[in-house]
Amino acid sequence: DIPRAWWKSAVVYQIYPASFLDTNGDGVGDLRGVINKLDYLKNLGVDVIWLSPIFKSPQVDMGYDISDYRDIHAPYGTVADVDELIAELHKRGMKLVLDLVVNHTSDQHAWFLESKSSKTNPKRDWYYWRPAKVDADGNKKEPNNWQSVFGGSTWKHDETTDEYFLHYFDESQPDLNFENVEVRQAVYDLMKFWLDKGADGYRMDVIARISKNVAFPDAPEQVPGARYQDFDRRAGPRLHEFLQEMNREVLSKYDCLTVGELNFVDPKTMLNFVHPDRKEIQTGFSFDHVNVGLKGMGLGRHLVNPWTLPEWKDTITRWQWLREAGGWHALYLENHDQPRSISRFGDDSPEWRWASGRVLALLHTTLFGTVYLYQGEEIGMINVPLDWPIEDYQDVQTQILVKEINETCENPAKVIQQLLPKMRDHPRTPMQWTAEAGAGFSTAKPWMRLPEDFTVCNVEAQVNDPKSLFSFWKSVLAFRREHEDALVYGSYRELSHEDEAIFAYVRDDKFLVVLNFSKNQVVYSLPEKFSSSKFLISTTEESEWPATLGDKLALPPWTGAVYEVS
Ligand code: TEU
Ligand code: CA
Repeated sequence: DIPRAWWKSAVVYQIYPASFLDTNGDGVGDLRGVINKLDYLKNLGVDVIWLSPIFKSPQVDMGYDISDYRDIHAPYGTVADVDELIAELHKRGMKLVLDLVVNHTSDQHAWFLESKSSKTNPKRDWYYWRPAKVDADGNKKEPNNWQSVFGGSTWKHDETTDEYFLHYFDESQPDLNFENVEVRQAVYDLMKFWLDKGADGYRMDVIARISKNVAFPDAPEQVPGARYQDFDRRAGPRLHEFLQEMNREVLSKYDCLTVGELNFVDPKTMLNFVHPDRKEIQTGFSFDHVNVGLKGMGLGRHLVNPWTLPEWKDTITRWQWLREAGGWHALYLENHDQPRSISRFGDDSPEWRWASGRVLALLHTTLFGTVYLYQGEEIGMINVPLDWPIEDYQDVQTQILVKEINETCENPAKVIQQLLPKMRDHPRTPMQWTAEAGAGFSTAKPWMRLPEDFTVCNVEAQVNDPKSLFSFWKSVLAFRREHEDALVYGSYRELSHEDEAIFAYVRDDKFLVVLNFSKNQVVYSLPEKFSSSKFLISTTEESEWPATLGDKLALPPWTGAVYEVS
């Protein structure tokens, strides 16, 4: 039997602080705004909040570029506000997860300023510095040909000492050198700083990248547009050693939740991080389901390609296997880097938006793993309209991509148009609280453009409406809690894998979940004998569903139901 734990049955809600709620009229969300909405979240059924980075930062990458790990980005508030937030959460039986961004710091962090000041500075070795590579003609070049995730070389020249430093992401995000034991100790210290204050865990940003192949060999053959990770997807040689040390020194001493962001990891490899015997971390975010249809690398990575339901089901079913293997899984359909789920996996046309949102909610809450919800997902926020001018997109990655396209593509406008549906700006628009001007998010001009859609999609309109998507989320989260043994911990078995419209599975041999992922009515022939199963819940009126299953089930467009197997 699987051991129970609070972090396994928890519902985690991710907050993007800049866009959650602005309480002091500067157009930027803040910690006071988070504190003010704790009752809202509690009412929804949230146990844990995960805050995207709140620390001091020049905000080139929205706080994923930290310049002081022990201070708060001033517009968000102060350390005292965090203390208050923790107290208010704990008072309600809720918990706080912080974002641990230690693969890199900001180039404004004191560590980096010292490191770059001279070759003999004691912190020189805290980052990766390398001299230029001199080619046959005596020309100076980057130390190798790796490309950064956002674009351009992964090395940046610094004039102070005429050397290059490594940055896997933006050039303002130099990578910390984990080979250096002082760096690791500094990371453990800052982790303890917040855990000792009462934080309950960490989401670990790009944690699989902290160990590098320090020989930094050239990529064998540069595919045009390929990025660093296209070449070297393998975890660095010391990754697991570092994570085990982090666990020994810090994590094992606290009752905390850990979830690593683990791009390009398959389920078997994931087990090396999350199996309890490994003593590393508890769970990881996988990317297969959000990368469905992904073809090509470089720019190609950002295009939305066609995909089929069987392909998508496969990316989900494959990961449910972690349960059998003794691991744990992290379930998510959205985060601050991904398009809105209704736009990506449902149908965001006015006709099907709410119905498909319910199908996704029922899926999300009946799979094995810890549930992660992203702000606005519970009210069905969708991608921004594709006719917004590019100036309304603010993300650093979008800006770098657009620049690259303008410089290299023959028909830049067309390529940019193809890229827009997957840009990271979609989930970052202000949270839509009310139908008033400013959407109840702010009385000032928000830091990022507010979609006009807030008049039809907002919390105020949904929270007391029993037929709203919000109310549906609330009821399925309660349903999951009520049947935790089966839905959180129980087995998973998929049915009719090849079906192009239906996603069906059985949890714990007890609950049959059938979902119609199409805008057509589908008559689903049950592949096994479920004929006396009893109706439990559905995405639409109960009267639309047979109380007892026969050998066929007619599903209206974009609907789903759960039956109790008997
Ligand atoms: O993201 C890591 C990452 O590689 C991708 O998810 C990235 O967003 C990709 O370019 C998507 O197109 C993490 C954070 O979630 C992201 O917000 C940060 O920008 C990044 O690390 C650097 O800290
Ligand atoms: Ca504010």
